[in-house]
Amino acid sequence: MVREYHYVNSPKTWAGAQTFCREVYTDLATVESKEENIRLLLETQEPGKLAWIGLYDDTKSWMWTMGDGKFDRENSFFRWERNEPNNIGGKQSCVVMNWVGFWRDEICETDRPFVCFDEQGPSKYILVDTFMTWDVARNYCLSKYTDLVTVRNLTENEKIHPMLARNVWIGLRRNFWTNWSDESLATFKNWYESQPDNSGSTPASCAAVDTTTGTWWDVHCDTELEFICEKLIPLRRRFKLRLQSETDLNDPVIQQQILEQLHDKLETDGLSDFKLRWNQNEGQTFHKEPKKKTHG
Ligand SMILES: [Ca+2]
Ligand SMILES: [Ca+2]
Repeated sequence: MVREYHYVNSPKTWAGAQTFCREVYTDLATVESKEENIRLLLETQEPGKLAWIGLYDDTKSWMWTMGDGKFDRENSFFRWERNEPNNIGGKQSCVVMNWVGFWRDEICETDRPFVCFDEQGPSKYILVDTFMTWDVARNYCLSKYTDLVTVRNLTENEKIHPMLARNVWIGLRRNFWTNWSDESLATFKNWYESQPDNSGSTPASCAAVDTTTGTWWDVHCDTELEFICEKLIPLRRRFKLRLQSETDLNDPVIQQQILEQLHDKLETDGLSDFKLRWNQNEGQTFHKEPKKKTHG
């Protein structure tokens, strides 16, 4: 598929822009490489503006480290402090529990004590009073016990917080900026150096491109901005095939058989999601080649 970008100069919220793009084109624009970012910039009509692209920060993407990786968001238990999680500065993606049992998101690089869960032990909850970053704390729990603690309900929450004298890491965290509107994988990023900063500490952040520089900024999703849609167009390629055969290759049955064999071969070679068809020239698909002279 090839991405064709279309600039729309009537400002909408990010969600409004997404609806518009899905109705008129394919989706809000995804940008997966430097080359695509350059092509995107060519479509913008005026410098000095911010225009929505399809990248957004899924602020509800919390995951427990323990378990099968599946996370039931609707029925999951949370015990957030008032006005949390707020992702201050756009850098808070790990969770602490305070001594009365409420949670908040914090920068993962802060050193804190933590609580491990021990499946085998007589006591399931182990308070480790050594200060570590979230990642180091998690590795510690993995090596000595089962994992950082998972808190599945209020009963478990009430068992853990009386052990605490200060804020501790628990096994809850999320990844930033992992989603494109069209569900492409978010690997390429082109943030302006200070971004994303979640200025204003809004829970919902979406990405916009600076139409002068092509760098990206995080902006509150309810802001009304111009935007860029994408249209996905199937890639078309033409190949010439040279076949040696005694049979009449212009027999439609034979042609169909060749096409099916080609399809199977390409699929075995790892190609997926493609269609093959014959092209005609002067009313015929195959043309006899004149005999070539052999040189000695
Ligand atoms: Ca916070
Ligand atoms: Ca920002």
